[in-house]
Amino acid sequence: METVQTEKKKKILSCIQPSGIPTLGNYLGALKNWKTLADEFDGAFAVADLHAITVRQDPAKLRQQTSEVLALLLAIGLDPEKSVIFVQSHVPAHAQLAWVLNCYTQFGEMNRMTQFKDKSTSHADNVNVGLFSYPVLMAADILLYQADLVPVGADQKQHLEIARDIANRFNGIYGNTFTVPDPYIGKNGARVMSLQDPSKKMSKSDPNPKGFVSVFDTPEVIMKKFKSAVTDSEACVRFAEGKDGINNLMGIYSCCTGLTMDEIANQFEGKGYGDFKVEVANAVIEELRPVRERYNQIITDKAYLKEVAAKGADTASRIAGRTLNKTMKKVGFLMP
Ligand code: AQP
Repeated sequence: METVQTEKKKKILSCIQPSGIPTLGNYLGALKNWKTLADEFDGAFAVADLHAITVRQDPAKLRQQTSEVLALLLAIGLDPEKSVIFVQSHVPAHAQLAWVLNCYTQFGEMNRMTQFKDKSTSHADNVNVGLFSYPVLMAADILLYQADLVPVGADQKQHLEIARDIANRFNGIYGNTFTVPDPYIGKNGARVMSLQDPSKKMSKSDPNPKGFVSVFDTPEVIMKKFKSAVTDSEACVRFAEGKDGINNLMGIYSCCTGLTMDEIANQFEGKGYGDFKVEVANAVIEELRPVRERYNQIITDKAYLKEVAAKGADTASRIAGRTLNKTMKKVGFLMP
């Protein structure tokens, strides 16, 4: 008799904060790859609203943005029948495990986190404890789902290291409890910079809307934003040190077209920045068009969104609950 061997898929977890309208940076750097990851791996994808409140949020806007980001996850092609798609605060185990893990994390480890240093400078009026312990909540997110892999950009590497350290420490004391996650480095690790200050990454919470392109911007707005993008005075499309603005536009164009930097430089040889900016804008408009069109349909179907969120919360709670229970028993809590 023939035996069929099925290989178990690796588990992957990815989150996005509903701290604003997702940008072209979120899309090219993360979301664009999620559909492929969902096909290849056993995927869990969360709207990380607990993380978003480390920076002050307007309650009505946070609620709206959470629905919008959930709709966006569906618009990029994630299938709730195949992947776990959920809102982080719908699964209380995240906050519960984060508390436990706080007690297995050293103050000195957290104090080295560069994102905390950056964010406490940019939000100097609200340097809260949540902002400081953000990486512990992120560790809880990952470890609850026993994720083998976590897609990380350069800015999240340090946080994944902490998650690994916490998992190893806990496993060392109590025996094997958590899968120690590995970073998943995607093929195109695009890092998109602000259109107004190309030394800073493009961020959805940038107070200057000209700095970022949102995934929901209309073609007219996208064109306008690229036309006002900061460049340099050389008027030559080439990738080189000191040309941050042009390098960024070339990177964006490369992600949308698949062309290499040399091919792009050849295509625009002898042409000015005006022509180049228009072509980059057109490429971005076409890249985002199908996502925006699908999103516009999904966001109006409130009942469907509610159903997806409820199903996701249910499945995620079941998976996360197993890990939380195991952890609580090991720590010595009297179980109900
Ligand atoms: N500019 C970027 N280029 C490439 N990738 C990016 N990501 C974010 N900005 C860029 C990636 O998007 C995923 C989701 O990000 P997030 O929402 O969880 O947090 P973030 O990195 O803090 O994103 P923002 O837009 O900068 O949000 P705010 O302004 O609220 O801090 C992550 O995989 C991230 O690497």
